[in-house]
Amino acid sequence: MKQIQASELIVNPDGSIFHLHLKPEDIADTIILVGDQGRVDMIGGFFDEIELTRQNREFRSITGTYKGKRISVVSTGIGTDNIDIVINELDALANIDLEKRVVKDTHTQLSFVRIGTSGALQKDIPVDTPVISEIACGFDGLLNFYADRDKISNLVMENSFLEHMNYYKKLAVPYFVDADPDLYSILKPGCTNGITISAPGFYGPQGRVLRLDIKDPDVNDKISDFKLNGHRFTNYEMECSAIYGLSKLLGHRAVTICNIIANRMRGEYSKDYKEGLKKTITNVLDRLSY
Ligand code: R1P
Repeated sequence: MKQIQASELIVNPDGSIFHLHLKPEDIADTIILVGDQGRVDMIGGFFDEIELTRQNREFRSITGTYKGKRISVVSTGIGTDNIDIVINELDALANIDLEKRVVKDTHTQLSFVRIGTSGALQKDIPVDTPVISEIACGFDGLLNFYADRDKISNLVMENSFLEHMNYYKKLAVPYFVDADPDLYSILKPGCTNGITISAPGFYGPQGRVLRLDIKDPDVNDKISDFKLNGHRFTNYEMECSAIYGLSKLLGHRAVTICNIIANRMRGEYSKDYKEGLKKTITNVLDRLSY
C-alpha cells in the first residue's frame, strides 16, 4: 500500500493533524461546519456536555453530545480555500492511518452539515429565514483542480448557465454538485430550497460595487432569472460548493443550511441575525439527534 510522504500529510508532534490540531479520536462522525469561530461556542452552548475544545488559527473545534448524540463542530473561516483544508484533514482523520501514513482498508463516512449565513438572490426570500442548498454552484474553481470533477458536476446545468450568463471566459468554470439526498430530506422541512452560489470573494465576486467596477453589472439580475428543470438560484455564500464537491469525491455526505441575513435584490439587511440563526441551529441539532 502506498505510503503518503510527510510533506504531503503533515502530522504535528503530538499526533494531531497539521491545521486542525485534532486527533482521529477527537471527531464524531457527524460534524457541523460553520464559518465564524464564534459560532462554535454558540452551538456548544446547546450541548449536554463538551468533551474537548481545540483551536489553531481560525479552526476552532468542539466535540460533545446533544440529546445524547455525539457531534463535532468545526469553524472553517471564510472561503473555499479553507474548506479544502478542513474537509481533507477531517477525511484524513477518519480514513488515513496517520502513524503508518496509509489509507485505511475500511471507509468511514462522515456527515457534514454547514450552518452559515448568506445573501438572498430572490425577492421573495425574507431575511432571517433558512435556505437549504439543494445544489451548490461553485464560482470558486476549487473543484476544477481535482481529477474527477466532471464526474460529479451537473454538466448540463453548467453549460446552460454559462450560455445564459454569457460568462466571462477568464473566470473559473462554475461547477454544480447536489446535496446528499438523505441529509437534505432530514433537514429540508421549514427551509426554502434552491441553488446556492459559493463565491471566491464577498464584494466583486458577489456583484457588490463599492469603489471598483465589476465585469458584469447585471450579474445578479441574470443569476436571479436563471431557471432549469424547476431549479432557481436562491443565495450567495462562500463555502458550500467545495464542501459538496470534496464530500462527494471522498465518499462523505454533506448539506448546507444558511440563514438569509441580507436580501440582495431588496437591499435589506437583518436587524439581529444571530437570533434567527439560533433557531436554525436548534432545529438542525434536533433533527440530527432524532
Ligand atoms: C462572509 O461574511 C461569510 O459569511 C458567510 C459566507 O459564506 C462567508 O464565510 O458564511 P458564515 O457566516 O458561515 O461565515
